[in-house]
Amino acid sequence: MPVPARLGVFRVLCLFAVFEAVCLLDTGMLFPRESSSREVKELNGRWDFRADKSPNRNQGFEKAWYKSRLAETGPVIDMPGPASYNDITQDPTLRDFIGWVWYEREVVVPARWIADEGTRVVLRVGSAHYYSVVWVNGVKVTEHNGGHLPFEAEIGSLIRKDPTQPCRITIAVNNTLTLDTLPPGNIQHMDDHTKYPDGFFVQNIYFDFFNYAGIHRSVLLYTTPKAYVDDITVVTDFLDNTGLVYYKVSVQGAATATLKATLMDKNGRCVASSSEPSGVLKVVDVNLWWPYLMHENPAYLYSMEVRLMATDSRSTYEDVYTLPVGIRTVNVTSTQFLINNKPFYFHGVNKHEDSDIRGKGFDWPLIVKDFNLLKWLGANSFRTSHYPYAEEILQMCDRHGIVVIDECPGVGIKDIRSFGNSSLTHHLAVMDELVRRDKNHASVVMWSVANEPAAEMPPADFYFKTLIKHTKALDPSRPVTFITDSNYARDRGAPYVDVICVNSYFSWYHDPGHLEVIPIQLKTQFENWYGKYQKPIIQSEYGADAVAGFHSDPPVMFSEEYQKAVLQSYHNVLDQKRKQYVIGELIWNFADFMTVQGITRVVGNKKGIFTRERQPKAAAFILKERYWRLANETGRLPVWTKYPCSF
Ligand code: BDP
Repeated sequence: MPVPARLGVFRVLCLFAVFEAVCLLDTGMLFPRESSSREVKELNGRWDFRADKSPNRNQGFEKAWYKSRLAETGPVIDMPGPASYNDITQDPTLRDFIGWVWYEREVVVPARWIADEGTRVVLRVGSAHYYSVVWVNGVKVTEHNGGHLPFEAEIGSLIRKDPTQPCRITIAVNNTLTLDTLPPGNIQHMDDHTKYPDGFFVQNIYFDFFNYAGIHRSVLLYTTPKAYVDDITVVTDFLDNTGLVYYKVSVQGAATATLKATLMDKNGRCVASSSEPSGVLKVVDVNLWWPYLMHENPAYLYSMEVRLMATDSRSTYEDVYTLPVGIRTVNVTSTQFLINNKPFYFHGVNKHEDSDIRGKGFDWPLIVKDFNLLKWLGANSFRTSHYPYAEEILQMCDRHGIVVIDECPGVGIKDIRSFGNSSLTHHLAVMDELVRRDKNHASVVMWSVANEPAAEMPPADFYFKTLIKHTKALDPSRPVTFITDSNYARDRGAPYVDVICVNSYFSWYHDPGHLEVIPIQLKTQFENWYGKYQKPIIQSEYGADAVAGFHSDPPVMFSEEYQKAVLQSYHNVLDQKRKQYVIGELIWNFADFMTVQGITRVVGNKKGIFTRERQPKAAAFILKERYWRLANETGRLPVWTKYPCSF
């Protein structure tokens, strides 16, 4: 049953008070955008690079490699950024390297940035995996714990100290995973010299993707005036045909400031404005943000321009920041997921940030290709399995109406020691950073706090209760989930979530080769979970490996025919249960992806319906047919889909 709009408004009003109390972060992390007051300089391209292969991996710090040019302290090689470093060379020790690697480049900073003391110059790293330390001209400016979220440092005063010097940026990145990192891992030393070479150690991980490392997203410099818009939070609602944009702007660098918030439609026409730092903008005859294939005009975005004016004894500062805003609501009942009070069925995919050569490095051609494939497939959603994706990807989702379940890197929490206090503290901090970064995306409709943890362990109950409560308090406007495996006895997180997300691999990991178990086991799975919790369920993973080009009839495992048969069998049950309380299905996986070497993986995980090179396997056509049929049943197709060649 739709939630009455008035209730929604009440919930939104509570939101800002809670926001302040829960989030421990004291600054914003707005995506760097150019404006009349802000400039952006991308530092992508070639970096000097050296892996610290010393036995304790610590020579770089002992010899202070950051103090002079990297080339002066040893040999360097070319390394592109953004990219994982693992697959760039022919060196197997670099592919499998564990420890500190060092990146360096010199940047020419525009003279006017330096000359104008009223300009802040910020160095921002979109993401580097996993632990990073950053120096500018030999002076440490920041460090960051975590591999998938941005971090930044103001470096203006430092580069102004000696404007004649080039600006030398050194970034040391360590990919070691410990019991307290997210995802967790541990290092195992093998000291038996009859079996292993001297100093041999391995990184154990409990997740199924290659631990790619390096500078994965853009490094850039951007400017703001000294008084600036530090953060904006928007939460949207609507009442009849009036859109409501609740907003809050936080300002830094000025004791007092005046500001103007203007909401503009697609044609740049002002539809609402206010001079308050927080409040509500009312939009008459609102164009709501609708998912792809749910409406003929999906993904409508307004632009919210925030213009700030502040004065100090020296001068007057003006800062302008423009945020895309989609107006929509999200609500969950015991059987439905509602977007704008209409039932939404997730027919989508799970993805990875993964491709050959680049690893997890950000790459526009790959991203645009993937969105074209998603639209071709008729997918309306994906989950950011198993970590936060690049901000540019979420911006594409906002633009195209692709709905997102935004997952934090809480994957592979399997060791009981990873449920301790320090792990939990880090997990909460990562949720703070994730919500701070992604809270304003209309496409993000739910937070996922973890994937398949060892939920049967006793400390898991306290851990997930705390984590889920914290996430709900951070953002009461979105539901929270945690991804569980099909065994409903392992249900420690389930009492606290809004939506149950279940992964299952019947006829694959269980009863391999026996397709006939799927109808029974899948039905039992749904009935058990719903019977126990009366919460809507998403089949958040299902699938089978298929090596592209392997054929077998009757189907056998790893053939394209077997993958097809698994999908079809799941779909039969999903078609019965989606009439009741199943609210979505996300295939595992969109594309083949790289994993560690092991006896169950043949050059990576092959459960993609596309190959790693993004060519369709037979299963892709089955899914395409299904998703377009579901879209025809449940939504309204955009006008342009009459011309299927347009994407
Ligand atoms: C699931 C995991 C996913 C794996 C998948 C598989 O959530 O990360 O890649 O199994 O084994 O349980 O293919």
